[in-house]
Amino acid sequence: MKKSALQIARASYQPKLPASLKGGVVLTEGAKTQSVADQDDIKELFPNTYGMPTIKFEAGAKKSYPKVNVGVILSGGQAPGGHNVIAGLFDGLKKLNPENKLYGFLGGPSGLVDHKYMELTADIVDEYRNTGGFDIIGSGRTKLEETAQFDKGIEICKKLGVNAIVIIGGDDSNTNACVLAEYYAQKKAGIQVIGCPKTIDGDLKNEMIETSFGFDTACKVYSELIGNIQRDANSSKKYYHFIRLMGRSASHITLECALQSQPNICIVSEEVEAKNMTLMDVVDDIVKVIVDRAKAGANFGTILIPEGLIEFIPAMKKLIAELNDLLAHNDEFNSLHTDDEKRQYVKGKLAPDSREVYRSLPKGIARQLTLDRDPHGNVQVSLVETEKLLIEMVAKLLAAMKAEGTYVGKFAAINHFFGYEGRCAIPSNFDADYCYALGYTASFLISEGKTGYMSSVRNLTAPASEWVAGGVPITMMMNMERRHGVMKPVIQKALVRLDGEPFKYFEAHRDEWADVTSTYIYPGPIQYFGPAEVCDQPSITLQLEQHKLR
Ligand code: FBP
Repeated sequence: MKKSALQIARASYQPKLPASLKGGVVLTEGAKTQSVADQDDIKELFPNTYGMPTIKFEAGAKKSYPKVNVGVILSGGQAPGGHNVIAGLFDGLKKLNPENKLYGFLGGPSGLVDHKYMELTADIVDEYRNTGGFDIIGSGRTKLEETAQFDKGIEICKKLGVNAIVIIGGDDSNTNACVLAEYYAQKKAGIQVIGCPKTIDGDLKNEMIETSFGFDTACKVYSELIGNIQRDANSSKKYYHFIRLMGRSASHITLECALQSQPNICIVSEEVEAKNMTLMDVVDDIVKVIVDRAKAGANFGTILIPEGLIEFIPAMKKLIAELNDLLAHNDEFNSLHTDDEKRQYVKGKLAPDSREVYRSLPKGIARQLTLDRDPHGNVQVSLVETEKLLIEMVAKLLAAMKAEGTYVGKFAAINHFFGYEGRCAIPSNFDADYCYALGYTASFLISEGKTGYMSSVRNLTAPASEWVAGGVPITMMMNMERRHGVMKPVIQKALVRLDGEPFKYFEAHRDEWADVTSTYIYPGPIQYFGPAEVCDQPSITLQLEQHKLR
């Protein structure tokens, strides 16, 4: 297989490990935990895995561990560093007992149910060290929720002698991991389940999980592209670039990219919701900046838009919630053939205020809102072209203002969507190290007999040698939410906190960035080799959250 020069150089990169994991470990237990909300419901649903203590691994004497066979699953959207979780898991397992074996279930959680797997040997794992993507075993979004699926899992684990499954996924996939761990514990199936925090969206975090892997690399890739566009805008001075950024719900990616590149406008969905803004309010805010810049002679700029914006505009949120309930398992809707029939059907079923909102949207956007949900019941916001909707509305308002004589500039816009460009990038040093440590930690959790835990590595703004490895009970992160029209236990999503340091920093600087005198930042490509201050910096979000920004 032909490889690029960087691929060859990166293959030999040895990810850094916390000092505590380099030899033997002592496991220390923290306080007993409880779920973030709805404690009584979660306790009742997870009688075997609720309330367990947090775990920390400290350096200790080497122990011998019994042989284990482990199955690993990559679940949900790709995120840079997934291959290093597998490499860390593999190396950890082999170090703890050379007889240990690792199997990969293929194509996501469905591999477990459909018995599609392969043994991951040293030759295979070596090929994928420090690479982006999930292609070593593939990923998928099948939801594990039926006992029949769990029982199929038991069958294949018995056949392969698998004692533990590691699920590498986001909030929904780790919810699956938690449900599976509980079921196997209740059945005394002898199969442990461990989760790993993955998602570029950055919304799987809490007091024990500082960040999900992939966020760092994806934001660096998008910020490089935004910086390049800003150079272009600053050179030709003729376009407004509307840039939508991935991140299904929370605006963490958009905010981090703004902190890295200083765009003229950045919308944060959580703020839009908190201020109860309408779509027109968002448009007004954008137009105000464009008009002011035009007065000073600048008819160009950059505008960052979070992918999930539409779901945070209160009236749209209500509409989407109604659509979610209406379209869940709706054979009548699914049997309709044309877009027009579907539109009429939906209009007939919505409450009057939602019907009005639905009718006010351009037909294309309204249709995008009724497309298939993902298996977890979420609208596939990556398919909703909010940036085009905003361009259309901004252009209309500016044209009206021009006719009135209140706007003097020229408006030409270009739309962009950055998502898939960054999800499989070669992991930054941070993600390469963090992922390897997460996988390595998972091997200890398994060998120590734990189940229902998420691998956790903390103190991430310090050098990797000082990182703190351990495990967090997944039930600790759960609450009850409405999905597909019914209340379900799920991991609580971490949205951007408006009282958090990253947002406060942005809020303090945004007016300055909107002004024509502001200078953009051009982050450039990810640097792998060179001084640590260039190559090993964690995201600005993490540095601000931990008061470590220099
Ligand atoms: P995960 O939550 O599974 O990590 O996926 C995140 C994400 O990349 C979102 O940012 C995006 O909206 C979605 O996946 C796209 O889904 P798909 O890969 O199915 O197109």
